[in-house]
Amino acid sequence: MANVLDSFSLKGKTAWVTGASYGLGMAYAEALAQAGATVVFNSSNEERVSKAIAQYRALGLDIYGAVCDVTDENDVRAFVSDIEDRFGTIDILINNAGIIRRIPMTEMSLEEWNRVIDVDLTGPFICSKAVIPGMIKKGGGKIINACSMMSEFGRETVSAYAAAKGGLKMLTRNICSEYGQYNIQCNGIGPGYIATPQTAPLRAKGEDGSMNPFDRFIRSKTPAQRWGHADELKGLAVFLSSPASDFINGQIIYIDGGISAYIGQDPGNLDVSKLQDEDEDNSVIVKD
Ligand code: NAP
Ligand code: GCO
Repeated sequence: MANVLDSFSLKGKTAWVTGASYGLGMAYAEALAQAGATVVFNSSNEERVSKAIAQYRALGLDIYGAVCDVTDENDVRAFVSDIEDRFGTIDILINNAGIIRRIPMTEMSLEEWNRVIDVDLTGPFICSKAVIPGMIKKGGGKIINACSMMSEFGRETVSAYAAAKGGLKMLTRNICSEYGQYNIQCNGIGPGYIATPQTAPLRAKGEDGSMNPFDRFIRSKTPAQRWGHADELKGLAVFLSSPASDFINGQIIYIDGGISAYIGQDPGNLDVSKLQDEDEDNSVIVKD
């Protein structure tokens, strides 16, 4: 009888993680490589791609990276064609690349709105569209989309991001619906609040060392009373990339310390003395 752990192996698979020059993407890339996949990544910036390649190498991981803006369909087509020439069909795509702009909606320019939608929603469309034909030809594949608490909830100043992440939830379900017949599974990872460069401004202490009010707010809304760490998302990324999840499709799996199940407590009641201090995940290259 086969050992159940074999179903979590990614040996012989080629995986593409978009936006893995730092942050959660770097954790996903590390995890899939450790699970046996040949991993490739992209980001929009040459210097950060090079820095990340060196960081992966220092971890003993030979991960290929190149500049590719997920919003540029020609860029993406060229990247995918190069990867297919070098490593064969892309079996696993993690649509991780994403940005956020925290601006009150009525003050947000159309350009700022469009950029967030382009990266966070159109980018996954472009990248998925580029890899699905190869997956169909090969007999199947895995697409994992970086959803969010904002796929379910709104909050002030993140209108474009929430609209994109809500749309990404439905794109996930639609790829499942349209391509499940070709043995392609498309699911979403829904992180809660995780310590990365993207959320660093929300945790930054005041000049007097005081706790960021948003930090206190998130901890009061999270049963774990802490922010997540990128490493804590590695297992779910491997699971959704592996044969172990072949009968899971169209699902958004939330990995959020319980925030989506909890009405929260009065931030004023939080016993700050008991709280874990957050530091950036050490596999992150903090953006210059
Ligand atoms: P991050 O620290 O800002 O990292 C974003 C990554 O995306 C970087 O590698 C960045 O690289 C890349 N990127 C940005 N624009 C790109 C583009 N146009 N083309 C290619 N790559 C691009 O964000 P994160 O916190 O790791 O989050 C990763 C994903 O998870 C995002 O989609 C985010 O919305 C989602 N998420 C995060 C959290 C959280 O709490 N952190 C929670 C839920 C969901 P360059 O700057 O070098 O291009
Ligand atoms: C924000 C945060 C969130 C997180 C994440 C939560 O400004 O509220 O950046 O959007 O990044 O998406 O799941």
